[in-house]
Amino acid sequence: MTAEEAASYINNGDIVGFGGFTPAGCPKEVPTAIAKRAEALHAEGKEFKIGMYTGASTGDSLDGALARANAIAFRTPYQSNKDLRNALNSGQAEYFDMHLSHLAQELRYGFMPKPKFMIIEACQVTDEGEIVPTTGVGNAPTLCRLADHIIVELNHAQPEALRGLHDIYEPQDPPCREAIPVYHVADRVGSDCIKVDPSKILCVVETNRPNEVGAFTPSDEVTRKIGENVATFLENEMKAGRIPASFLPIQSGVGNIANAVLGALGENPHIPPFEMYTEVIQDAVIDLMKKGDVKYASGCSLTISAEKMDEVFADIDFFKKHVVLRPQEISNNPEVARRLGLITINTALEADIFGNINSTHVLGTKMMNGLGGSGDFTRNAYISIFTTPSMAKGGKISAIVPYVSHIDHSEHSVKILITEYGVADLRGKSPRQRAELIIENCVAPEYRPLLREYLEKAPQGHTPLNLNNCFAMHKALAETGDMHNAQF
Ligand code: 0RQ
Repeated sequence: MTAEEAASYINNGDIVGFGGFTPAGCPKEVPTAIAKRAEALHAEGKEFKIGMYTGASTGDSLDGALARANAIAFRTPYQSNKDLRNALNSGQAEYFDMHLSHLAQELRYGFMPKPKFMIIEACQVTDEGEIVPTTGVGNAPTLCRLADHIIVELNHAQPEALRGLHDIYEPQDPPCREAIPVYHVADRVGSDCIKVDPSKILCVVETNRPNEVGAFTPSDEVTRKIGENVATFLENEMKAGRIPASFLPIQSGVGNIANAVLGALGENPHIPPFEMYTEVIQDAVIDLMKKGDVKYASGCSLTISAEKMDEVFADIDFFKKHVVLRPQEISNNPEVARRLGLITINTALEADIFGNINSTHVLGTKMMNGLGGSGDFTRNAYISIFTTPSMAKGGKISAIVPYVSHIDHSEHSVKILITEYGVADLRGKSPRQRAELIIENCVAPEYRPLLREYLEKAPQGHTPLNLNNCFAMHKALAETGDMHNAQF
């Protein structure tokens, strides 16, 4: 079918699942056609909005196009698109921010309505109902199983040789769930494709559209210093015997900071070649793998630039021996994370002097992206690390504040905080000790006097939280545009 014919089956109020994870492996043609259908129906004065389940963020031809067409009733579990962000912050679309490992099981448990349609990008589909996803798996196995109808976008820009990269496994639900048999990063426990009832495949739409993964900005002085601080911290942990000499698998978040951190780990001569059990496999991992610094990577998507993708396609047999793509229920699984002993490295939007982390909300109200997989990993890590530049918006914002305006990760889950200025090791420290350490080691020097003043004037008690002024820096930002103007 054409994308337009496929889109014509989808009606106002339908719930649609989408394959892929980040822009990697997301369908493109049919979502664009659904957005056009929405615009045409709106022009006739008719209502058209759909509910959307995805893996994580998607490409602009999916989230961007549908948000601009005002075609989204609700959306979960993660996004990072500018137009969608505006839609959900203005109340145009409802959004549920969820731990990424949770969505598949919550759909199976019946906590949310099942999807009627599933749209999946594939590099191969057979008459027997075998669907081979492309570079991102996301929640595709569960969404395919639960949906009434499946629309396959067969993307010829993605080689059929990708078959063999994936490991598709869906756990049983309680009370029948057994251990997920992933005991080592490279263990394969499922099948190389998603198997569906072929009668559910409504149509195949062919395309040649490339992935929409953007290029990374090169590291700057701040991100490079953060990366070096992470690498030196881990080197010292290894020397102290708290990380085994053979090292432990790394989980690393997404974005420019995460990319710089991985680069720094690769450059540190004392850190041995390591494995990754992570969610998103980024450009830096491909470079490190080619040099032998990363031995194996298990993830949910290959979120890599077009240039890196060409390198992978050119040497696909090598990468199939060193990479596995799993559903996010497994790549982010708490049971597996704790068993393997992951060193987790994620980025905070804002941290407080006690070690609570805000990953999602600007000034406690505006959603940035979502917590993604950061909670799946942080809570179950061997060592959980958060990184952040000490300041944002040219210094008008201190990323470290007396109390975060929204909590995604509590002080109990956060072990290490790292900025370009240094490392705060929060293990075994009381709230007051944490506050002193974070101010000395992580806060930008120009904000240290303000935070010291806050701490000196805070009441005694186990946690020195002053209810009258713990948001004074946020208030100063909202009212004057600069946190430096806070008064305690
Ligand atoms: O905005 O570009 O307009 O200036 O936030 O900040 O420093 O470029 O860092 O791109 O790594 O994003 C937490 C959002 C960081 C991301 C977050 C502004 C800043 C800039 C981006 P501008 P940076 P990053 C697994 C892990 C949650 C999900 C997660 C994220 C913009 O890492 O979404 O961890 N994490 N997933 O200026 C107001 C502050 C700010 C601020 C920064 N305190 N107040 N604005 N900014 N600090 C992967 C997945 O789940 C897929």
